[in-house]
Amino acid sequence: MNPSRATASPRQHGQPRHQRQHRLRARTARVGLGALIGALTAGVALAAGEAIAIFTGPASAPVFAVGEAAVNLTPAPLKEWAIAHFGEHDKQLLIAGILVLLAVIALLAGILALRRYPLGAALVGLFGAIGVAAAVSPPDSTWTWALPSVVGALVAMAALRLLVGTSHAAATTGAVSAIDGSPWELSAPPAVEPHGLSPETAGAALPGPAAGRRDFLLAAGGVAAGSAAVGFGANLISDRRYDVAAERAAVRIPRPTYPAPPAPAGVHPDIPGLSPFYTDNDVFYRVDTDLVLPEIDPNRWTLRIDGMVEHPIELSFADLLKRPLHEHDMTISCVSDPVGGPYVGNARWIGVSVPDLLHAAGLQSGADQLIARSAEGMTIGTPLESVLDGRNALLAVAMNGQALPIAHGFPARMLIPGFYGYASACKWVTELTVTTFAAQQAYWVRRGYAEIGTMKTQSRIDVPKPFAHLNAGNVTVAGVAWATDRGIADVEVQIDDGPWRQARLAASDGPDTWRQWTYEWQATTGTHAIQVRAADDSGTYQSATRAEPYPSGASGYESLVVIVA
Ligand SMILES: Nc1nc2c(c(=O)[nH]1)N[C@H]1C(S)=C(S)[C@@H](COP(=O)(O)O)O[C@H]1N2
Ligand SMILES: [Mo]
Repeated sequence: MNPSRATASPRQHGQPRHQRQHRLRARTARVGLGALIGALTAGVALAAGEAIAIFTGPASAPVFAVGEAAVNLTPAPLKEWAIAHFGEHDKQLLIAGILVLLAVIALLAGILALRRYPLGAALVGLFGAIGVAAAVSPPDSTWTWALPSVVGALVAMAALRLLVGTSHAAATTGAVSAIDGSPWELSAPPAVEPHGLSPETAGAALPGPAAGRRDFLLAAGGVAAGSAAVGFGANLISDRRYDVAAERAAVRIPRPTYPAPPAPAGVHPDIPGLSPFYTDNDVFYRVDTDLVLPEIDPNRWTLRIDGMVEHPIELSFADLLKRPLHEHDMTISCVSDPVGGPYVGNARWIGVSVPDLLHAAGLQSGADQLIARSAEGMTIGTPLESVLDGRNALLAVAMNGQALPIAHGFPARMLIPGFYGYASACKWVTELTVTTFAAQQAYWVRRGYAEIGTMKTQSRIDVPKPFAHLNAGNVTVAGVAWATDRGIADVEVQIDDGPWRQARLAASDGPDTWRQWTYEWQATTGTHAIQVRAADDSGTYQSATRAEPYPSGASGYESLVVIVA
């Protein structure tokens, strides 16, 4: 239908057309003004929150607090979906989502506040309450974590009042209708006293609505500039104050008492595209629930060993480094790693033997679980029997020749071969509790993951890539296979529906690291599927049955298609 005909229809209230258009423009402008006020208010809230978080810690800042709470409330299948689709960017996505939600609510608050200030303020208060609830929910939080959200909301309410007030003042300062469709035009009567210049003085200085508008623009500009400056500055200060890069750089890891021999010469066949044997720290996969990385000063860090022990002990970082240090190569992988996925890496670690530590505290009988707890309250449980059975269970302090990177658990993390990371590899660990599975459920177990997170035997094809275009003739297929603690005894490759053929295994660096493999394939023209499977040291092949990562790790063979010409 022709819109101008529609507006011209005599059935529509009988108003003259120009008047209706005029009202529409005014309403649009008002919504725009409300949205602007709302956006500015949200900026104030965030900036004030950041400023208070200088004192209470970055994890208490409203957006991060809400984000962390969202992470903890996310059901496991949704988390797996996010990891599968967004990988390690799932966190940025979450933060972006929260900011968008905040923006929408802020715009609404601004628009409401323009009609009735208390409504808008109530919405701001509600958002502050959500921030408070989120901030005080983590196990390591204190009541002070509520402050950034409380102060953020209060300052935002004040800013909202100022902005709404000056905008109403602008509306009442003279014959506003001089400006056609101006947002001031249809404003409700002022809900609060006009700030700054009274209409009279304003009118004297600058006749008409200009003075009121100038007041509003001054207020809006001031609020915007102020929150940008405070937010930016607070961020800088927080980054400095909570950064332990210098403390980390100062850490000297002593030479290990039990150094590992260099990895055997043949662990890594030199095939372009095959993963390096050791994964560099800066490309090592990272999986954790933290939106703000724990920044732990090793000079203040302590490790408590408690629970079902004869005498609980507490160690400083210096105490820890005085104990015998073991160097050991170990692969870790994540339960969320899909078949063929990236959440697996191999490193050379240095650490203290976990059984040594537990024996120092004296084990009581009857315990069957070791729970490691991190600075931010993560809990990760492992069967005690496995920890004590002679495998290299380490409290690690170094990774590939450096102090642990902050993202990988500085100053200390657990590593226990044979288990997925969620069930063995607690980062930023501050407490080891000897307990039972009956008495205490770890974080991921409460979310439905298997109580005992035994790592499944897995294999991955690194080259060729899926849908690679290859030339007929000799093609090297290569990849990695792992089953830590058990070790890899065999890898086989299948082309299309052909027989399974043995791949060539690279040298072994022990049962706890991945094993690289190659297979020489005489490729013929056409489209072909390549599959791989591995067997652990018991000769058991990985399961062919496809399973999703949740709740006990993915299974199935990696299979990819290539085009040979
Ligand atoms: N404190 C803490 N430790 C943690 C996690 C976590 O979320 N918080 N995630 C675990 C999981 S699920 C895995 S797979 C490994 C990953 O270790 P990485 O990030 O060093 O690769 O850390 C484990 N340790
Ligand atoms: Mo994981």
